[in-house]
Amino acid sequence: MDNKIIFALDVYDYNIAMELAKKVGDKVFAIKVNWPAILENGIKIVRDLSKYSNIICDFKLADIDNTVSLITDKVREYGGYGIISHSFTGLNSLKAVVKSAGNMKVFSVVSMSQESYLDNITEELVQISKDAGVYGLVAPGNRPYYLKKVKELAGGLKIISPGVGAQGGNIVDAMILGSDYVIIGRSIYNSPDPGEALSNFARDINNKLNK
Ligand code: BMP
Repeated sequence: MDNKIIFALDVYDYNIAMELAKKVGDKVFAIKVNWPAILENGIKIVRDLSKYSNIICDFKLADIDNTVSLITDKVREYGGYGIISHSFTGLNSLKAVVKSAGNMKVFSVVSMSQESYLDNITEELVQISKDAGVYGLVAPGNRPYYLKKVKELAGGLKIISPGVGAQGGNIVDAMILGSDYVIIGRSIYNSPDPGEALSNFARDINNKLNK
C-alpha cells in the first residue's frame, strides 16, 4: 500500500530532488516539499516535481488573510496538489487559504510531532479547521495521545501524520490510531536505497492490513 505514504522531500539540490522524485514519485500518494527545496530552487520546482507525483507545499502558512492568499495563489499557479497551513492564525486566515486554494487540498496543522503550545489548544484548532472547510489535518504519528485525540475530533477530515521513522513513530501504530497518510522524509531520502526503504514501510502497512 505505497500510496499511504507522503514523501517529505527535504533536500536543497535540484538534481537530487528530481532523482528522488523520479525514483519514488509513482509509489507514494504525494511528495511534500518544504522550504529547503523552495529556497534553493524557487517555486518552479513544484511544477517540475509534479511530473512525478502530487505535490503538497508545506509552507505552514501563518499570516494575515491577504498574504496567505497571495502565497496560495502562487502554489496553485505552479500546479500544487495541496498546501499546508497553520490554523492558530484563526478562521479568517485559514478561510482565505481555502478560498484561494480552489481545487487544491488544504491541510491545517493542529498538533505537532514535537511538544508545542498547540498542545493546549488542539481542540479549538480542529474546530477552526472544520469551520474553514479544510480537506485534512496534520497530526503527529509519534505522539499517540494527540493523534488519537485529533482522530476523535476530525469527523470526515483526512489526517496526515509526520513523526514516523526518524522521529521515532511507527507507521503501523500511526495508521491504527487514525492516520490516513503518513509523512516520511529522512528515513527514505537518507537511506542508501530510498526505493527499498519505501518498500519496507509499504510492506509493514500491507502486513498489517492483511492480518
Ligand atoms: P522526517 O521524516 O525527516 O522527520 O520529516 C518529517 C517532515 O514532516 C518534515 O518535512 C517536517 O517539516 C514535517 N513536519 C514534522 O516533522 N512535524 C510536524 O509537526 C509537522 C510537519 O510538517
